[in-house]
Amino acid sequence: MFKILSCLSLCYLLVPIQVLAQQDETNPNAAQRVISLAPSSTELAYSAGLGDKLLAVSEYSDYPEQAKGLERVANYKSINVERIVALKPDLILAWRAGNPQKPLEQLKALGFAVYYTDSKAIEDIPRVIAELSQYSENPEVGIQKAENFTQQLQSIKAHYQQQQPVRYFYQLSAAPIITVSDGNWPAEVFALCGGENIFAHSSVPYPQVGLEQVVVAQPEVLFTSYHDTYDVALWKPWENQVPAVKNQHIWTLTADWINRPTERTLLAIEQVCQYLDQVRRKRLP
Ligand code: B12
Repeated sequence: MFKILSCLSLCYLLVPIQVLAQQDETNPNAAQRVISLAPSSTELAYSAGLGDKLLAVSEYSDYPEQAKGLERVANYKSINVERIVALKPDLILAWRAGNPQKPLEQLKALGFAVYYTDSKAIEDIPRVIAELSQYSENPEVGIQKAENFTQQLQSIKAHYQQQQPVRYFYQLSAAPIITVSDGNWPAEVFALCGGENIFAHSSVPYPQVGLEQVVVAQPEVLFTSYHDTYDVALWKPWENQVPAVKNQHIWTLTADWINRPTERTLLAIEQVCQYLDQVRRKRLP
């Protein structure tokens, strides 16, 4: 009996020791040499606990602060395949919708592992963070961040659900005027806040549109961000024709928050939702 009892107490003691031993073991899938080819991929790498494994990044990878000091191997036009090969990464983080595909195919053909960090829906952000964390030495960091994100998203959604729609136009550049159609980043951020995209059903993801098309569509809000050519003065002559201009509903969003699907998207949602609420409040008699 004594033997059984002492074994039982010892066994209870052994369980936590075993768990601790498992935690000490490093993740066999952990990446040691990571390269990111887009600003959003860089931010997501840090969220997933991979920041200290980054060797090189894309231009505009400026968040968090530590990313600014890293070597640059890509921009919106090109990827420096030669340099990437020389750096011998064991994981490349890419952006399917934004990086040129040919060099990526080249890298894959050479045997490099490529993970795409794209998000079309906001729910993709925590999924990507959780998936990426599987390459981290401590997956718990990313899993926790993903859970926090999902929780915060749910409470924002509950708050802004069933709001009256507000017709908006998001101006990505001024010459030519480029916007985004529904189903492409960041259209879903506006949709979550009850925004109704005047170019929702355009046949291309980032259509070039004419000024007259915008005027005819009568947006109640014009959003811009310091992204490409930034010019809101072009709407001035339309003061009497466009509700957004007439009511001074021309707002500049924080470019890094709205244009990158990352943890900071939650900040973009808050910003957009608050602006759309202002429009709704003014509608009240
Ligand atoms: C549409 C657009 C976007 C869309 C991207 C569409 C997508 N693929 O999901 C959105 C709004 C998401 C976006 C985001 C950003 N963009 Co942008 N974008 C443009 C814009 C206005 C048009 C591009 C286009 O449609 N070209 C036509 C198609 C046929 O050519 P393409 O080569 O296939 O275009 C693709 C690339 O340009 C890519 N792309 C777009 N922006 C960026 C940024 C980087 C760093 C990379 C690697 C790729 C990339 O997406 C395009 C469409 O698939 C250009 C300005 C311009 N007039 O070219 C800026 C431009 C390319 N973007 C730019 C920047 C800085 C950004 C951001 C870093 C802004 C920010 N503050 O966060 C983010 C990065 C997002 C991320 N994921 O990390 C810069 C790039 C400068 C550089 N030297 O690298 C440009 C040139 C604007 C400028 N003059 O400053 N962008």
